[in-house]
Amino acid sequence: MLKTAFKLLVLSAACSLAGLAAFLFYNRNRSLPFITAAQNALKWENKASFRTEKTPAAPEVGLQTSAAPAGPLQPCPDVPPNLQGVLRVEFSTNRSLEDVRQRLGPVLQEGGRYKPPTCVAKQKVAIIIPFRNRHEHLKHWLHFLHPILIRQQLDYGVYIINQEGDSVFNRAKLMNIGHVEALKEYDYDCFVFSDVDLIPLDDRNLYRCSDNPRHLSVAVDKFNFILPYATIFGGVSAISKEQFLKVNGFSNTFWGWGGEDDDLSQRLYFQGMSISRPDSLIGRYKMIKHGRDLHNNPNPQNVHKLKETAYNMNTDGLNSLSYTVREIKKDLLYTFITVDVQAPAG
Ligand code: UD2
Ligand code: MN
Repeated sequence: MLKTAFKLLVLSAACSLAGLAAFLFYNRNRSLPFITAAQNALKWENKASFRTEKTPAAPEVGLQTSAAPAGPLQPCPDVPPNLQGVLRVEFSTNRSLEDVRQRLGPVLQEGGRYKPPTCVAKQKVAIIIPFRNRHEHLKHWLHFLHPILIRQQLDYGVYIINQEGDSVFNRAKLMNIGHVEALKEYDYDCFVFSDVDLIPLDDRNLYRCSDNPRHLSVAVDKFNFILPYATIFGGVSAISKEQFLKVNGFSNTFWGWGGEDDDLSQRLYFQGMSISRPDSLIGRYKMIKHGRDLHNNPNPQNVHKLKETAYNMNTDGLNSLSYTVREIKKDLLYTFITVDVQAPAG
């Protein structure tokens, strides 16, 4: 079974390469009326090979530097025009946030907010990142994601929800808090919940919501670029405000590592929704390598809790959420909200 799949893969790769070569040969002396996705990808890879950290913002980000047209803005196109396709992602150690601030300063607003200047964005998207002690990862995330989200022409804001203290971590509760806090600021209609260590390898993977909840991190290098199981909803996922409210958000009671994403996946299923995904070539991700954090060990109780999703979902979630905000800090690149999640003692 696997062998056949591999042969087919080799055959289809050879066909696509031959097709692309023929196409490029045919068009070598013409100015092309359109650019194919494959060309886009090649172009980006070529460009990336000589690109340095100091490349100015405009060409790299694909920023719309032209002034906004007079009169009411038109809706942004369905397919953002400046996407680059396949991206080169590496985690260089001498990266600094000051660099990112300098490059993006002219286009971002305080709090990690952006709106396309020349058209009305399709959606208002809050990106929520659960966080504690991962500043190195956050630096890379901001470096790569802001330019991508800008090219995707989103009206977006970045919210880092930082768990205070060293009690047991609760990723799902931080997501719920992010949802509530973001809505206090702006009328977001879509929420992208993302781990801080996941960087997309293709900017055609749009950070926006669709008719069904959408799982974006389909093919992660850590899992050999294969979807580990059909119902997975962890990593990076996009869910509209309505879809999230319908399932009462995440559970607040998954303490420690594991299970909280599967619980949400089951909530979606029980409410009759299915999970949509980009294809596995576009949904590729790199996860920054890391060990297990302190105070986030796998929790065996979480496995049992997954049998009770249907009973608990109506009483454990957004409608039972309780926490205290300790501090809200606005940086140019993000809104950093430190919270007390009221962890159980011990
Ligand atoms: C998997 C899932 C993740 C989540 C987790 C179980 C994928 C690709 N990832 O990731 O979505 O379901 O299992 O909980 O399916 N974090 C901190 N500080 C900490 C601990 C966690 O910032 O001390 C945040 C951070 O954003 C991190 C995320 O929580 O990326 C998930 O934790 P992880 O990276 O340790 O979990 P991992 O990679 O096993
Ligand atoms: Mn991780």
